[in-house]
Amino acid sequence: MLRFLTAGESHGPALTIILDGLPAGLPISTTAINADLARRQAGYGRGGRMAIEKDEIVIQGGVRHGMTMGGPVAMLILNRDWPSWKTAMAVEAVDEKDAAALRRVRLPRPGHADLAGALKTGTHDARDVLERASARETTGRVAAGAVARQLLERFGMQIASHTLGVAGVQVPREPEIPWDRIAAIAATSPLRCVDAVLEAEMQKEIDRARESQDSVGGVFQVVVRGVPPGLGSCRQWDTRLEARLGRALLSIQAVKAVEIGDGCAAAARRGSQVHDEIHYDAGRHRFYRRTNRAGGIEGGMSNGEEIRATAFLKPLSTLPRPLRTIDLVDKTEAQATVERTDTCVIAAAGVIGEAMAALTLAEACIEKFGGDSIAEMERNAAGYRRQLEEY
Ligand code: EPS
Repeated sequence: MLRFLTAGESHGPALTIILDGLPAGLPISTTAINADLARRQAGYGRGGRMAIEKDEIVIQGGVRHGMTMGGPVAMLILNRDWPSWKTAMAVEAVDEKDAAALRRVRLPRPGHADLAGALKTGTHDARDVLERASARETTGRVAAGAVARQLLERFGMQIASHTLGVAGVQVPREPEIPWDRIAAIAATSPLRCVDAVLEAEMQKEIDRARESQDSVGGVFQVVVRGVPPGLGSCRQWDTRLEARLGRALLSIQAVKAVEIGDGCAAAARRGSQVHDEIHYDAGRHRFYRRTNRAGGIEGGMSNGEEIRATAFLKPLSTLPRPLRTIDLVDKTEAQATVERTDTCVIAAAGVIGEAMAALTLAEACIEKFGGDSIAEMERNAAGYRRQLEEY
């Protein structure tokens, strides 16, 4: 089983990641990990924090001479903002008299983890909760996902993402936007969108939200290409690939809904308009579809077509013009806490979605092809490819 944990607070000294269950002998490129970390930091709509951070990976275990050894891979990313938070986030007990330096939060933000987390743990300082709920944590996911991506590439799989919407500006989803257009999105694209005209409209939406001291959500899609049929399984609820992918994407901060393939639109259509007819290419010994409304997954398993998952983000809950709330300590009415924040994080969310998809598929790939080393996995994958060809 491939699993990963992250630790660390948004304004603590560092983020820590442990990724366990990788085979031995997988070459690891720190340059590729740093490239994904940089992609996550780019994008229009971010606040002041991204000017402070420059995320870089430090591998602390599990890799020797550029290759995994089969043990857990341990990674560290330093928070460059830490020097400004040394008292507020000190590990040791501090002098409680300087209240301002402690940066306590007693005015929970509607929509944030603040209130539920404070009630759950009994704290009257929501900073204990929000520091961990913060999407800063997704830096660790992107690092783990960048390693998973390097495994998937060995088996011919590639992952990309793009922005489909910001607030009311939406790119039409039909006809399906082809892989080549998504993969060709320039690194400098402000919102990682295939349509430059709509992208400019989206930027204006973000500007308008920022001017009115508000925030906006959005929609992104993750596409995985080169997926062999048969990853995941129909045998149990928790082995089904769409369930695993849905859970992985829903776990991203601010994601409120996920669709696989045509998703919600399919519910309003007839079966004959939804299911992808099956064809056979005798020359390539391969079953294929002319449509991909299923999003590459049928019955809990990949079917050999591109996997397409779309995720929907609510607007961020830290608002420069705050909503009404209740003081956790004296229960009086108040305005919610205002912290430095982003106006829109959709460009980063797509990169985080790629990471979560990579981790989900890497686990399914390790399950299918098994083995303690990458060489053993590759032998098993080659045997499976032969089985498909001879089918
Ligand atoms: C976040 C609030 C902002 C974001 C942060 C997530 O940070 P700060 O409170 O320091 O301004 O910039 O995102 C990141 C630091 C990041 O790396 O993505 C929040 O409250 O979730």
